[in-house]
Amino acid sequence: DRRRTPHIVFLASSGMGHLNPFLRLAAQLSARDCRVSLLTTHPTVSAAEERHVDAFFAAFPGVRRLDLHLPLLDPSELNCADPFTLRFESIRRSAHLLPRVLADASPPVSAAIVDISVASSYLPAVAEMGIPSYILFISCAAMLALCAYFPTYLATKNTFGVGDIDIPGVWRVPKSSVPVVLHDQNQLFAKQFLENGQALPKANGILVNTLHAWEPEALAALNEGKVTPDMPPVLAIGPLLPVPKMSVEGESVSATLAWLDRQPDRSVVYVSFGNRTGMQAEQIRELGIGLERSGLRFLWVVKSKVVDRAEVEVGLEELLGEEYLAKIKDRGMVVKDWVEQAEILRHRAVGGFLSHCGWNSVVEAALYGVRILGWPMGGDQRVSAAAVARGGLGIWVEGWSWQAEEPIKAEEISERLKDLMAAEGLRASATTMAAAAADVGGTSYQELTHFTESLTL
Ligand code: BUP
Repeated sequence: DRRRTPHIVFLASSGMGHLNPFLRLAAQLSARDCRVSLLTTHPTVSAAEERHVDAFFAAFPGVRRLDLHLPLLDPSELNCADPFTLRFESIRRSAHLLPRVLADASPPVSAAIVDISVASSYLPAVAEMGIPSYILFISCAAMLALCAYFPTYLATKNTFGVGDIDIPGVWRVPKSSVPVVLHDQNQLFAKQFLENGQALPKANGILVNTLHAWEPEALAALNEGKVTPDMPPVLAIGPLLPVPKMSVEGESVSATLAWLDRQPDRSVVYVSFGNRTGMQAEQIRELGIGLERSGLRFLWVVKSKVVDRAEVEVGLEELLGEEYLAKIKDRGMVVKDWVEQAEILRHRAVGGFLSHCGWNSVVEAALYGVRILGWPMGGDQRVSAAAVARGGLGIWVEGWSWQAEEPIKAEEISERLKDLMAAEGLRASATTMAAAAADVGGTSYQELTHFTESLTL
């Protein structure tokens, strides 16, 4: 039966930035008449992940739920304090459990879609079961190019430590934009990144949440073999659309959206730096003053802890002062809990986004025509911020860093925010490109169609 319905198993990893694209693609493929199973690992690092996994299965009863319960690793043994990197490691070490989990999957599995963070052990395990494997790369194509080129870079350089990395056919990533954790080869994340990069050729293909119009050079260089000669096909399938009709317990949706309903069109700057990173208290205060001085309306998500389950928490009053909160209350809303970001970015009142440039955040903003002022910190965020500027999705100030000894001053923040809100031209192009790509017949839709059709043959 050549036209059988493909059965696709998603092997997700850890962190909301990894989980969201998996849920979105799983939803999209199940709407395209694929059978879908989703494997998630437990316990999750953040409470947000647990809530979203549960909400997803409630909204998509047709998707088969597969759970993997994993032991927690000892951070001191691995010389790593980051809970997400530790989680990647324990998932990487769980590949031997896959045959048992997938053994009685019915109908037989047509393809497995694996998270990049666990590719080095999951791809060979899946291949051994005779199942074609694909990677869902959750960051931008430029970052995929860095991941693919990194093993060659390390093999050919003759100095100790990492410098500027000139990715063939893409661009030169300055040392300051290479993720800090890659500068030291003894770091657990650096080891994972290298091994996952080496494993890329084992995949049958790589799906990336981007589009040709945003990242033409990186996608072309990857597919033409310029970055590394043994690259499998790279399919640009973005923008992945947020999953509709998921109601997640405990979200402060109504308060923020109700506030946005009272603001004029395109007048509000949304400010968020993701879940993972707490900004230094002094920088938070400086940013607060900058927002106030800009005279703009703003919705600001303040995070003061690394993981939402952490016990030590500083209240907004303590961080910003009651006086400040009273002063801005007519123009600004400050929240510290989880918000439904995609709904916020879709709201007509939001016109700009001061963002850490987590790639999902970038894609969500571009999808709804919200221009970005990038303030990246670590990880892939400086590479993503460069992709934002190159792709016409927003602007970034390269000199702004969270590692700086002195905080970025309020005056400078306020000036850049005003520039952002005045840059009306950025908006139209990003949305038009995203809409065209995701529409039936658009480039991303076609790439996803080729992918699903290839599985039915
Ligand atoms: Br915070 C937050 N609500 O309150 P990225 C995030 N998100 O919906 P990365 C919310 O989480 P880090 C919130 O829309 C995006 O889909 C957001 O992924 C959503 O960040 C996702 O933007 C976060 O790729 O960093 O790089 O994973 O883990 O720090 O958020």
